[in-house]
Amino acid sequence: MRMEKVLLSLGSNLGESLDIIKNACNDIKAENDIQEVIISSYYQTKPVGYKDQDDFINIAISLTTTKTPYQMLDLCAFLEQKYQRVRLFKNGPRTLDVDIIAFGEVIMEEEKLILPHPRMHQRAFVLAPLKEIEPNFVITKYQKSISQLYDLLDDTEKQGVKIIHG
Ligand code: PH2
Ligand code: MG
Ligand code: MG
Repeated sequence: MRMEKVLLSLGSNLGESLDIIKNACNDIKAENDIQEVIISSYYQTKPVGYKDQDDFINIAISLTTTKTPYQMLDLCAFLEQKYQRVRLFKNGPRTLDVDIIAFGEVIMEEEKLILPHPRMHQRAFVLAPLKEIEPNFVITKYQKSISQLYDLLDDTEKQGVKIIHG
């Protein structure tokens, strides 16, 4: 079976965010068909989109897997359920959000899954943690590495993202 490298972004700004993210990382590492898990530092990030909510904790994960994109999406949904995702409204506070940022070189636009993630290239809370662990990973759709995409962000976007240690 084909092994693909997958990049994930995790975020939380409701409940015990650090614990929730740590536990979700352990769940991901425990999956039989997931290997080579690399986890970024923890970042405290200003909310993007709807602003009137607490800062987020965001991290990035890199892994290799024989799962398909939809099997990976099922795992993300399972983890969000497990940590009792509460999402009051779109872009609002949530206990856990797990997004697939890239799945190898796959480019797809289906109702339930768009790859690479449609807003990944605009977001410092996605690119700063990813740059730490996968600076040279090329996003085929943009023909640019994570590091190049990060460098293209506005300074204001970058300033909302601070590394912390959890
Ligand atoms: N997720 C969103 C919307 N806004 N802002 C930050 N800082 N971090 C997030 O994870 C985030 C967000 C939608 O998923
Ligand atoms: Mg999201
Ligand atoms: Mg999501």
